[in-house]
Amino acid sequence: MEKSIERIFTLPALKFSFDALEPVIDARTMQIHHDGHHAAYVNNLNKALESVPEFYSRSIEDILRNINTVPESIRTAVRNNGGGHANHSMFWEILNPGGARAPSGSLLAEIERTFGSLDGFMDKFSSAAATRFGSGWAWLVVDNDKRLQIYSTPNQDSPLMDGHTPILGLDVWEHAYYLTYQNRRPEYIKAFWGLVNWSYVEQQYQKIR
Ligand code: MN3
Repeated sequence: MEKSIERIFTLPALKFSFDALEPVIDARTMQIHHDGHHAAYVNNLNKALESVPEFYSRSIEDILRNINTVPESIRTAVRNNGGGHANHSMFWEILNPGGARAPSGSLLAEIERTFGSLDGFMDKFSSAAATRFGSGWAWLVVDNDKRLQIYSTPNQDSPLMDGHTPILGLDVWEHAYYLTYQNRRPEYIKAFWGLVNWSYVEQQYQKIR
């Protein structure tokens, strides 16, 4: 069992304290979510790839974009745990306190062009998050035509698997909100808007537009 630790996937450290998002997201939820759930996705991803160690040197984004190149026997494990790793790594950046509190510039212009207004965009995204049945994510993505789209995915499925680039995502698994909000997912979604680091979202948009 010799494995160079540089070559396996690792849990990224949170850039803020567990209680930094209170009262919107409580410290206990953040601790369990990062140290428990996200850590498990990383560990299970590494385990799944043991038979194909060449995948350790690829980025998780590259693997998800080319999910069909993953051997079929481990594809579901990589889809679930690799998706979980990529999705949560992005989510912590979106929640990182600081940064702009609202979109601006070319991203705001594109949001208004596509969804009519910022409020129209937020309504549509919130609705996608609220109506995802069971566990999953709501997304703002840039599609193959460089257009913005809003949709949700089940489980840990990533828009990268459809060739789209996520720039904003919201985790609507119950583990993300249950201790504070219980069955009141819409309240969690509404409060989420006060946490979004739009500087990060805008950076992701500028990378690919
Ligand atoms: Mn989660």
